[in-house]
Amino acid sequence: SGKRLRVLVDMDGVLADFEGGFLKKYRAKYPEDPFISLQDRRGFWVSTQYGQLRSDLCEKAISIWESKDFFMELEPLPGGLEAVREMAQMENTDVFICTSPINHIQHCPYEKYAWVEQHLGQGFLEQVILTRDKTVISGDILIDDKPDILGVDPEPTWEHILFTACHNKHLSPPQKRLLSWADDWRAILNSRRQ
Ligand code: DGP
Repeated sequence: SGKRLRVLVDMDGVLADFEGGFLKKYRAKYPEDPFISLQDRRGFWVSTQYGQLRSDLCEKAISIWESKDFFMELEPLPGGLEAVREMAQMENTDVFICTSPINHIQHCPYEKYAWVEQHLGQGFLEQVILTRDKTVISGDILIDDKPDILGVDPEPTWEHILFTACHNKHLSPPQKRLLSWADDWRAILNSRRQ
């Protein structure tokens, strides 16, 4: 009974393996340069940590995700597509993929839609929200690996569930965590139903 539950699911680091895809392509393009293993990643911004390693590596990192086919070729993270498909089939549940495209617009926005079409089907394109400010999107739950999700609305409607990723696993966040898609995401959804 009661109203419908709206779940917002982030894409990079939650459904698509941004960190793994980045590291693979960075090492292939810059085999002579140092890199940061996923185990040593700290902080959400990849380019910040590479810039701290050596200043020229900041723009080399950026060149990877600004390249054609970077977003399209990201591998799905384990269990993510299955979870989103299951959510979409649940009674009284609406699921949206809520993702921030990079500001280099040539490839990323198109490839994010193409990725959803390839992995979840054309019908799922109806569920895609591209926004640089997730606080203006209303929902009950936002599953996202970014620890600090800020924007113009200081009191977003959603509860942020922090999805564990290599860059956030050492933090003690204020949010509840989803450790992976093998964790009990169904219980988190049920806790927000009325
Ligand atoms: P989202 O996961 O929806 O919050 O989108 C954030 C995007 O930014 C995602 O595609 C990952 C990407 N990203 C990661 N590190 C950096 C960085 O250092 N600079 C930029 N511009 N984007 C980054």
